[in-house]
Amino acid sequence: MRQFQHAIVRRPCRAMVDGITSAPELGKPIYELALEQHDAYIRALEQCGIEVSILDADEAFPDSCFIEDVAVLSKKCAVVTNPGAPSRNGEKRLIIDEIRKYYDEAAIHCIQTPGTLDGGDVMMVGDCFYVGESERTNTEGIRQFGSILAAYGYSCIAVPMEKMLHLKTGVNYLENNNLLAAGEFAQNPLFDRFQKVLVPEEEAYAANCVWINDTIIVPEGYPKVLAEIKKLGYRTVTVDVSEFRKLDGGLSCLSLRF
Ligand code: CIR
Repeated sequence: MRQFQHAIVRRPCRAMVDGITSAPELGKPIYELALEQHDAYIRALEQCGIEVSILDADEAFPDSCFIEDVAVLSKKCAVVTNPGAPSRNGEKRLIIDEIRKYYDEAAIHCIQTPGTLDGGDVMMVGDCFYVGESERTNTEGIRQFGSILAAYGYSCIAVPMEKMLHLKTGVNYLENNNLLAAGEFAQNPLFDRFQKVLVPEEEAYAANCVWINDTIIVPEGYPKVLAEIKKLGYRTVTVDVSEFRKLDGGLSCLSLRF
């Protein structure tokens, strides 16, 4: 069973109101409320027994609170990604100094152009990493990622994608062979080996929950998913992340856990 000791988060910046969104009909995020929700998210992480490193907001990058996308941190190595959205690509330079606090230089790798990769497309299942081939993550990015991982004895499985922003927008591993799956991933045979919790369409946003040391953080307002997760025997914590949802961001996007 894996265990996390640390998380890294980045405070939302005022410019987040201009972040990328596919759902403008939800309205712009309210910055002050986003800060309060971010505080609660940090408290939820801490309640799971991990130490949280809080990085300063960066006004140059509206989406930079979605720190999951800029790195993949595993037990043996760290991979700085090459984010596929042009307005977000420079975020990769903001994370490297923080990563150096936890990893030897030799264990830090970078995805290089023309490869692109967003951390939101990477789902870790033990020593195997599922990687969504999305609008943000391309075949070359997955190839580079797979070859970095192979040197550490990890494997990599590419997951073709059609609609969702990131792989973990729709599928998340809860350990103990349990998997939350929504929409295009619900029937994907690549995930048949798992005990699947199928997420109903009206609660699709809650497919993005976070497992931390046997607690599941669940977004507030999704009672069916919450009930299913409780049924599996997990301790749960709910956090309202409505303001991040307006930018297509889920719970996992807001932290790097390792
Ligand atoms: C973006 O479009 O990049 C941000 N507005 C949302 C990123 C969400 N990140 C994630 O799913 N890992």
